[in-house]
Amino acid sequence: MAKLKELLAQKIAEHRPRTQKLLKEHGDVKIGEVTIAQAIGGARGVRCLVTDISYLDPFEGIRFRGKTIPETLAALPKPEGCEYPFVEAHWWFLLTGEVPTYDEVMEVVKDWQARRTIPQYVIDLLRAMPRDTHPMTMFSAAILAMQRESVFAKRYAQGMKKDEYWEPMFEDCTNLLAKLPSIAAYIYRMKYKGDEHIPPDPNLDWAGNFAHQMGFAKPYDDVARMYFILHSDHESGNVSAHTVHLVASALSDAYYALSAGINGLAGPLHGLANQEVLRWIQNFQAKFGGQEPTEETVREALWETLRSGQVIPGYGHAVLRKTDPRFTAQMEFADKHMPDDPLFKLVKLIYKVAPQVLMEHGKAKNPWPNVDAHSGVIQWHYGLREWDFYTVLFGVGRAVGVLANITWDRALGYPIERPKSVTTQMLEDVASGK
Ligand code: CMX
Repeated sequence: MAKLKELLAQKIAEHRPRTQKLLKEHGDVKIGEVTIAQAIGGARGVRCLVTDISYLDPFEGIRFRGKTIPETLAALPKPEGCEYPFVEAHWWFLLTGEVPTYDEVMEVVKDWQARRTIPQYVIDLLRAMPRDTHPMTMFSAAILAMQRESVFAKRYAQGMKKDEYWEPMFEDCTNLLAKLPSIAAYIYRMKYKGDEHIPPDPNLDWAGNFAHQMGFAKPYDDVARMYFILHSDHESGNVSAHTVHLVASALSDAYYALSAGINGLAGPLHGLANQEVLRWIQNFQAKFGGQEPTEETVREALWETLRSGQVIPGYGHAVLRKTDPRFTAQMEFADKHMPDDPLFKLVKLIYKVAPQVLMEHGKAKNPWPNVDAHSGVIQWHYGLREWDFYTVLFGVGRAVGVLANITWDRALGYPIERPKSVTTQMLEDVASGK
């Protein structure tokens, strides 16, 4: 058995008694209560999901397996001569909580290289879709089409014991992950680069090969590594992660579950916000023409957006109450690699002005930027200017976290998800003390 799978099996065996003990001996202990505002308001803050893969503190931001973003980036092995770690190392880390050695990562790199080829019917499907289809629709359809490959679905149909579920789920997740960058690159080049494609480089790591197949030179490979790791996981309650967990809880396989999660990510309040940021910036530039942007013009444009009833994309968050460390990590990259980029300067200027505007506006609970406020600008700098595609990049990264999560869902035997709904009359009755 491959080393990662062996270690994962050991971790699962060690973890299972903890979950079983909690359920058996402490199942009645309360960890929160639900208010009417939470029931109507998107279950905000309701504690009813469990994951050990990442935890989001409102003031500190995300920790992957207990490590902050800078700690994670510093700890994981990197390809030679590169600034950012292998995404394969991050996968290992998210799954097991352990930092792999260089040799261990290389085993995963080789495994993913061997599983990378996209089935021809996926290419045929993509080519049959109208070219102006949104790339997220194409990406989701490609993932769903591969459901026929599911090892989990086949083994389930043959009859499998519950404690074995994680193993074919892990196989499905690995097979799926290995192909995602090549699928994304195929969509990109078919739609935007004259349908001219670049074959994979058999020697490159996952993100390095993505940069290669997209047709972008160094340091875009490091941009891809950074981007995929930063977007991988944000605990379990966000729309994409929760959708994947929910769909997989019905024992739908990884293909069904990930395709559904990608559809959730495609919403403008979630992952699509990164393309919305670029759209906002372009509108701003169109309005103020050749003028150098100033705090005053940015403030005016932000107020105009708010007055017209729209949200400021890239700002606010359901959990975070400070600047997203994923925004900060990208800012550090941009400060180092593209300090004079005009769009980056504008993003910095918006960062200076928008929180104050949102505070004065008085609605958003969090006036600070989230991950999406920055990500498009780095892509733009390196030549990826078709912003419709930006959420696909988010989706490739997000897959790493959510697929690690559903592997553990099956390992710990989490049941089908089924919260309870109530009627408005019931809420009114409770409110009036009936
Ligand atoms: N601009 C204007 N208004 C905002 C705002 C923003 N950036 N963020 C929140 N608000 C408004 C909400 O629309 C809501 O208004 P109503 O009371 O009229 O409905 C009010 O402030 C309270 O919302 P909240 O509790 O602060 O935020 P939510 O948890 O409901 O929503 C989020 C969180 C991210 C959807 C919201 O902040 C938003 O729409 N931001 C802009 C879109 C965005 O950047 N999304 C990406 C988030 C990261 C990701 O998932 O990729």
